[in-house]
Amino acid sequence: MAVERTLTILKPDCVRKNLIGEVTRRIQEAGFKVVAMKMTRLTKETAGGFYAVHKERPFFGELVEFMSSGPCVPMILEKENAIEDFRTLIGATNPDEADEGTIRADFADSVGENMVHGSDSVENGKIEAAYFFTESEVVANKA
Ligand code: ABT
Ligand code: MG
Repeated sequence: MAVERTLTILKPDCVRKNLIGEVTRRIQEAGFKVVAMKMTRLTKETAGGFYAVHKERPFFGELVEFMSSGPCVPMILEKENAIEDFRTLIGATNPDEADEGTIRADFADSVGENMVHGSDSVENGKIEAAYFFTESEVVANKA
């Protein structure tokens, strides 16, 4: 299996609940290597840009409000089969439908505030990583 990178965001609800450590612990315990990490607060514009594929959807306004409502923690994670394995670790978009023991099942309140983001393909992972990090901010790229 190929080593891949995925972009996650510990969303504002995760930060508000003081679960940065617990969620990061689960991610690392599952074998993901953190290769870049920062805390930032998205503006409505940057949140809207990140979720631009959803801009015609009815939930877009609320999504942008939520994602810009407080600080979040984007990270680039590396692992074999990272894209699929990370989405398995976090569980379904709707926490009510997420498998037992997943991050969303254990901690998320609703589909609109679901704790963590995970890229849905290798290609999108690259685009999303570049949205948050410059080349020099990715530790694993350095000698
Ligand atoms: P992300 O990892 O945040 O992209 O979520 P996921 O890929 O699991 O699900 P998608 B469909 O990409 O949802 C993006 C964000 O929109 C929220 N959402 C989604 C709603 O609020 N209502 C809906 O009906 C749907 C389908 C969930 C995601 N973000 N949050 N927070
Ligand atoms: Mg998505």
